[in-house]
Amino acid sequence: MQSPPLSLATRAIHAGYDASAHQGALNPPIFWSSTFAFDSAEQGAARFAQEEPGMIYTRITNPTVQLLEERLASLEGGEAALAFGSGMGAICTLMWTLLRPGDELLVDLTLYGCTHALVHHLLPDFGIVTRVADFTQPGELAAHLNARTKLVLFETPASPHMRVVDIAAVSEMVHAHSTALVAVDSTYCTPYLQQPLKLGADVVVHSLTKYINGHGDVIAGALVGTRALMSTLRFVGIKELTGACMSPMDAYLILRGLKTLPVRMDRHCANAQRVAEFLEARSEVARVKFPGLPSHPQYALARRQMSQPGAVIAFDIHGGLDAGRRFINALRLVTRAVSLGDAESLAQHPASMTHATYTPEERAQHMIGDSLIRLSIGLEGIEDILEDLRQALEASPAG
Ligand code: 3LM
Repeated sequence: MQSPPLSLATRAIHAGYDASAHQGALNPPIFWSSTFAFDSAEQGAARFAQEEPGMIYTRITNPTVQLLEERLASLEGGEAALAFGSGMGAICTLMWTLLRPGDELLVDLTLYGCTHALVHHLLPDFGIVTRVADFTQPGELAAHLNARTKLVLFETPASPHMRVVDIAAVSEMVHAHSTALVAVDSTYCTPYLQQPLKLGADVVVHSLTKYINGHGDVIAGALVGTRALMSTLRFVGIKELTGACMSPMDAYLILRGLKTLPVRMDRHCANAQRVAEFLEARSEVARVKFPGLPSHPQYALARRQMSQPGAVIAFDIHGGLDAGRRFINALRLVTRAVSLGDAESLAQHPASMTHATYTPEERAQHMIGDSLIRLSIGLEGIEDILEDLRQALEASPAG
């Protein structure tokens, strides 16, 4: 009789690791080596020719990094994964490997600031055409797709407005009208909340720096997709184009963080729901953007697509930039910092921080206003988080 598949929580702890192959060590060894010995000249040649699996050099692969890749592939339900030295390393490697002059890339309206700068300010210098569409209207995407479209990229939820994109509808539309690959940056969700490959996407993008590592001590990224694509991205992308490989120490730390992913995510999401409801009831707050509130424009879609609404909240404060600065400066527990997904609650100002790479015109076009504040809700006691937000709002009256 076949045993039932293991749950995600179990795979986050065990997938890919056989302690008996490592003297029973509960935790995997860190293979702290840049290069690996071959038994013979023939074996070295076979490994370089990809005729024989095995280690060559840590820029290409490393046993600790490989374990993390196997675990991520298992959690996302993909054939294979590839680990990178940063989320941007993953995104750059995907672009440089797949796109050539004359090719087109289709992206959603708002993207993380550095991804935005890459696709709108840098790739065009290399002859790559970046088109933009509103991905919350999948029916309108056909007009932006053609034989030159090689890659489609979006985030969901997409900061700073926490817009939610229908992964299944967009994937279906793109596949019906082009041969482009659909890549979904699922950083804000992790595989615990959403699994884009099961909804029809071809590639999942992660900044592992965020919830997946979860402890604010590593910069890292990953891609998940087919074995063939990951192999090209490894042997051409990382090996020859970007060199954006992951350190074995970082792989170890992420494997450690991953073990508690479901437990952490449950608490992050529960705390964030409380904060979003608290903010929405405050007179100092003009508007709260959080997929777990019925006021969110894609609330129904978020409920369908995500098992929980995540833990990043954006809100507009009455009184514009000055009130926003007073609020951020008055925080005592919530830390003034970019990033998200750490145990610590973090607050930042998208217009001057994460989305400062947008030109002022682009910020105006995408409604990234000066009064917008983003919170990443951490794992502290909810009463302490709410009390800090209350006193900071009271210290920042509009006027
Ligand atoms: C941030 N984001 O504060 P790394 N994809 C998404 C992201 O949010 C990020 C990346 C990729 C933030 C970083 S701003 C200087 C700090 C959806 C990063 C890039 O290269 O691992 O940082 O991932 O929103």
